[in-house]
Amino acid sequence: MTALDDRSVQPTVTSGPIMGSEKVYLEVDDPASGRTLKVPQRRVGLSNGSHIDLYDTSGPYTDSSATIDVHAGLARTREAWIDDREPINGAVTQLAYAKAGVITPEMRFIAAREGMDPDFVRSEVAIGRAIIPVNRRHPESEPMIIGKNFLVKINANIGNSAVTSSVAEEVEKMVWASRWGADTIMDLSTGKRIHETREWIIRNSPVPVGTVPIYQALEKVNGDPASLTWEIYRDTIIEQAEQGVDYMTVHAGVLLRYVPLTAKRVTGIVSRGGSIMAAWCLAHHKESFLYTHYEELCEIFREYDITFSLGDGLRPGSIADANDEAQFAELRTLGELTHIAREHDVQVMIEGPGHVPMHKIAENVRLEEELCGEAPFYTLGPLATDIAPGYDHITSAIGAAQIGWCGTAMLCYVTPKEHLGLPNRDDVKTGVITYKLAAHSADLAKGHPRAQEWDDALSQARFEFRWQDQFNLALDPETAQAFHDETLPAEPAKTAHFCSMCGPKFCSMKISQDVRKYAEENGLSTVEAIEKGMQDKAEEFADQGKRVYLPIAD
Ligand code: IRN
Ligand code: FE2
Repeated sequence: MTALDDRSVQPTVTSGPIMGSEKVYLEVDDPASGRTLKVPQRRVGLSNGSHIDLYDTSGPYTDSSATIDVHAGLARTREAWIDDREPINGAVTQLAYAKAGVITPEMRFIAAREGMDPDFVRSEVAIGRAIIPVNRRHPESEPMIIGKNFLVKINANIGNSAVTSSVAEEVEKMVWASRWGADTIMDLSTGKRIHETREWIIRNSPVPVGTVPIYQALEKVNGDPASLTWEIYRDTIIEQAEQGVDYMTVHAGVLLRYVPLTAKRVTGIVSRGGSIMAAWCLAHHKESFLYTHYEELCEIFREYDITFSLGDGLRPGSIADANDEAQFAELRTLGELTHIAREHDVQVMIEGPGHVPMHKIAENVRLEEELCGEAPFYTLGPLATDIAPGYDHITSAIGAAQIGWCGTAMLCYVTPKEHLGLPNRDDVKTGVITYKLAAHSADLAKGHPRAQEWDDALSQARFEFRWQDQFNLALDPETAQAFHDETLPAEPAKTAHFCSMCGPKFCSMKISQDVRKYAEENGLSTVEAIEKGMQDKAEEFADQGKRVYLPIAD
């Protein structure tokens, strides 16, 4: 019996298309395998007859023709691709294939998804500037890429804790997060039934799944870090690898000699994994087993094609501690470990902070690229200020947009509950939407070829008062429509040339349209029309006695 046969677990997952859009598939030929790949897109149909296709992370859940059976799990589409191929230099990783010049179906799928050339995808993976997190045991996932030359990605953390949440709730959080745009999810469960929760999530997840295995290892020794051993950790890794975890956070850069560097910090060590490893090193007065057994870890990761997410166990947990010696000492070690993993044909990304004021953000990216051979950077925010508990999705999105613009490849979301409690389903959505807008803002600034199409389509709809199109094109269509309908719920308001913010007389969009119309009718260019209109108004102003405030007319 597998975990999914357990009928006492009955997740209710959200399915059906997102408001105003439908699922379509691009058909892409993969010459190497002779297969046709079906690349999902979210198509937003517009009232003027056109449409726009958007990057889609939601999997079959938003496909109205798909049948969802959470007890069976998603279709294992990639299984045949994996079975088809022979190892290359004894390895089966995307990195090994990329280095050998092979374009895998995963790379071709990604190229179509991102609007890029397949060989460019391959070459970015080959030099380690991008990664494709795909455990061979997670064939249900849709291939995606993390790298600075691609769309900026976002990760949503889910998972229960010892005090709250059930398996069913976590499965729905995964579906819900990917519905709103999470590119990957991490299951950070630390409570009961860690193994079962993860099995349920992976079998039903269309996006890559990450974990922090030290959390489960710690549960196995009843929460006493000093009792951890390399063997317990290794067995935990293998257990999770077999289940299909695509990337794992490994805090292998927390070295014994770095721990004292945190003594004078305002907030010490805030990383959970980092503090566990620091406690172990101090208890035994030995170097971390993650560091001393690192090559064995590489061998295990290589077998499954698991990606390292090298943890920032010494990240700053406050503005005061940003960019300090402890943080950058660890980063140097992560750089060393990056190069070792690559020699084993294992993919790597690097985790980053945390809490960083805006003027110290760029330095983080510059140093990471220099020390870690441009391995994709994956940061937690960072929060640009510490003063707003309850709003840390916003304090951190400010930092996230900037660090994304500087070249960070994936942004780990922060929810309004950060520092306060376990996020619920609503917090997950707020976190995802907030991070999508940070990531997309970075895409625009970086000039990703497809990014601006979306903004232009929305702006056009806004200018032409196509309200329904404006809602449907929004990151969160339901909220956009609900806000509009709060004050103008009637159907005619969906075509009206104003909303309740400015009312009919003060709408700048309407006035500017009137100017254009006036120009057309009078055979003038818009500039001339404005000048003429201004002149008329000036005369009117003079006629009325040059008074700014006029008496109320009867
Ligand atoms: C991302 C960047 N830096 C940290 N993260 C995420 O924080 C990481 O991916 C994982 O989800 C979580 C690990 O937290 P600790 O154990 O470092 O606190
Ligand atoms: Fe924090």
